[in-house]
Amino acid sequence: MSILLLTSVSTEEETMWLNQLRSALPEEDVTLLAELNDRADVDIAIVANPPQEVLRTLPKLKMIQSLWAGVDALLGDPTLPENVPLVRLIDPTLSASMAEATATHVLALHRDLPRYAKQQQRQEWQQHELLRSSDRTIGILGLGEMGVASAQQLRALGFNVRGWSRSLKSIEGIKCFAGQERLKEFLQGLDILVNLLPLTPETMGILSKDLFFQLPKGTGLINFGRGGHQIEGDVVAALDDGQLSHAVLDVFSQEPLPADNPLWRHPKITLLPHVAAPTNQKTAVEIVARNIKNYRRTGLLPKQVERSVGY
Ligand code: NDP
Ligand code: OXD
Repeated sequence: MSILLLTSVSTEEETMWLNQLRSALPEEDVTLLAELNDRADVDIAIVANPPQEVLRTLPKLKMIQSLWAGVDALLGDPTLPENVPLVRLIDPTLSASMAEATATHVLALHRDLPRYAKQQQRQEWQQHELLRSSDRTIGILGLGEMGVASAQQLRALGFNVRGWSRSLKSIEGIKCFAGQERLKEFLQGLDILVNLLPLTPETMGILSKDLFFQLPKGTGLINFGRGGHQIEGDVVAALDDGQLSHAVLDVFSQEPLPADNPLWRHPKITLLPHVAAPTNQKTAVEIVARNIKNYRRTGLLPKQVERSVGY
């Protein structure tokens, strides 16, 4: 059987993936669509934003392995075959990278860096009160691979940390909340809100004016989840009237963000080009190769995406 690598990344990047996968799986036939003789030979597809229509033409497909952690785009593809198990990338290196990004930007807001940057432009020497990290409460939406690593990192920096998830968790040092009915309580008293949810029908548009008005005035927002979580107009309105003090946005409904999008120029937005936690090719290949070798040896598939809930 063959393994098909199916992506819409640049040819150069795809070739790097192909070469690394081939050397990590020397006993396998890892191939690109253009080199494939018979689609019935493929039983595993390794995908990164794959073109639509192809996966459903592979009659013997047994597993789709994503090279990304978030599978919202894949699940949004109406041509995705229904009954083929879908496995997303779960990589401790990715979680550590996300925890680092979360800590970086929480510390930047905690230390008032956007405000001092503006003062520098005006050559204005003015000191503001410095709070202790233990005087701040940070809330994390989503307590999965990314959320837990980030929560623990923030805790280690001395912040009070809360987390919100669908099912209730118990994590040392983190105050956990679960479900829609505890969301309001979770949001009350936060200084900074970090979004690390997957994009699903339930979480789409969660970063809206309704949610912002449940936060204390002047809360900082960090969105590292997906662009579909934020209602852009509501974010801008909340920044303009001071309900939000500053927003760090890494993800957008349309990526790359078009040059004429006003978010680029908003003085209270730090804008990043989807770089919070990029897939690390080396560790991702190791994990994917391990998943495939294990599947070949035991017939067991890795943990699968629950399609009915969307993550
Ligand atoms: P996980 O699936 O491990 O965790 C998802 C978390 O969200 C879980 O705690 C889950 O709750 C919670 N959740 C899901 N739906 C709801 C809901 N309706 N209400 C409350 N909580 C909910 O995902 P990861 O942590 O691995 O990744 C999260 C997202 O981060 C990805 O889907 C992707 O969009 C984004 N990401 C962004 C990157 C970037 O560079 N910007 C890089 C990598 C990922 P429960 O635990 O109860 O199931
Ligand atoms: C991912 C991402 O989902 O890079 O892996 O956003």
